[in-house]
Amino acid sequence: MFKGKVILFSLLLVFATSLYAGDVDPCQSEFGVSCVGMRVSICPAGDFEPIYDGCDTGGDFLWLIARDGDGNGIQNVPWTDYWLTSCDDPADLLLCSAPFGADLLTDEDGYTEISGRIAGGGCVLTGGVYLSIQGKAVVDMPECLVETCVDVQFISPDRLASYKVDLSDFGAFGDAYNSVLGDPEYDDCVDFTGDQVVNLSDFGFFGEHYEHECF
Ligand SMILES: [Ca+2]
Ligand SMILES: [Ca+2]
Repeated sequence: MFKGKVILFSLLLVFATSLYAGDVDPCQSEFGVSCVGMRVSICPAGDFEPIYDGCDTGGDFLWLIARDGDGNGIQNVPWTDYWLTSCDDPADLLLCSAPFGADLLTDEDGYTEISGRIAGGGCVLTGGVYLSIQGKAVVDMPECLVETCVDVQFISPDRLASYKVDLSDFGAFGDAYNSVLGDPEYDDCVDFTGDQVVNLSDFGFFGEHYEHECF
């Protein structure tokens, strides 16, 4: 009898888990950002700027609400079940295998925030990014077809997005060195200080992360 209860309980657990796993409705779910003009520097080693400082005001974050098909919040979505993709061109943002996590599990309303560092490379200046929850891209209502693109810029010393800050990135940085906004050589993707000049200050950041790679 006891064994039967254990089996029943196990079956219920499996059922509940599978129900939960397939439960996120990308149309009912939402994705947003806490501030306007967010710009975050990321590194394949995950040791560059946190989203927390993305608007230079401190306390910045991406937020999401995971909901099921009935519009109810889904609690306790694992903090690792998220992914970001560039809306203009997926190749612009190359995330490592474990790029980031949410700050907490989703609460009873399905809500959580992401304010930590991201492990990855590339450059996203326009178009923003969309969020996937458990592999499903959050899409806009009411059509539920178009990804919810949030206006965030990502830049990285892994400028050419190869999972490593390497010699080719150094070449790209060198091409832009000593340029200012308006020059043909200027590359906003390697202006880590964001002052519209690529100079020694930016090289300091580049050097600090040289040869960093995904792990
Ligand atoms: Ca690279
Ligand atoms: Ca600069």
